[in-house]
Amino acid sequence: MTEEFKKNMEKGNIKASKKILLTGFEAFNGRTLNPSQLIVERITAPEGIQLIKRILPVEFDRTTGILEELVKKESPDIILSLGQAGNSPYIHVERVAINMDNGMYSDGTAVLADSAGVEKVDSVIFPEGENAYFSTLPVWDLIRKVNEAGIGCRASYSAGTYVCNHVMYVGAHLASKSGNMISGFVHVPFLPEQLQGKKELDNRYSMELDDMLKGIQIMIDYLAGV
Ligand code: PCA
Repeated sequence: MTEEFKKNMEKGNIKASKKILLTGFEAFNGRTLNPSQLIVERITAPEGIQLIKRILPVEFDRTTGILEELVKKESPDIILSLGQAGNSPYIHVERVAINMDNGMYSDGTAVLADSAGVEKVDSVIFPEGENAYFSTLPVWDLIRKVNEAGIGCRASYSAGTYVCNHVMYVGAHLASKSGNMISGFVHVPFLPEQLQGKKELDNRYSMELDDMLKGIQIMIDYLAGV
């Protein structure tokens, strides 16, 4: 139990009935692991909190149905989704999800298919949805708490246009219709072992699993009290 959680318990901020849906992703794009999956498997539920864990396939279309069903069945108070993003040594709390599925490389030369082999280019997620949704998590509080623990955490204003953005967008769209559910997304960097022997990846940019875990546990414990 972290200090944060204890303080929230003492203040009476923690409802016994609170439910948090925590999602991570399977490995994708030829890799053998995804730290977001390892984190979800290892994270522990704060006392009195029901933590529902789900590992999602890296598939645009299937994740929509899985999330819709989970939200319908479980009615979580909070959705926190995790995924992996390279090119940074920090945990990133995403602030914006956009209504677009797009696997196109930013130089326009090729499309990264999802794990089902589906290629999306500038495809709308929900025609009736907003162009974008903001995360409704207390993003600055989460970022500050994690940094205070000595783990690098930053805000990000784009979750990309691949399956992570898709999952963040679907969660936010469901939250916008639900009344009081809040939702958001966090990207974690590569693990050091994922960069070994990979010349195309910048090996300055990684984080140990223990630090990622500590960072996400701090977020979950904080969210238990909001
Ligand atoms: N990262 C990808 C999808 C799954 C994951 O972990 C992304 O950033 O879209």
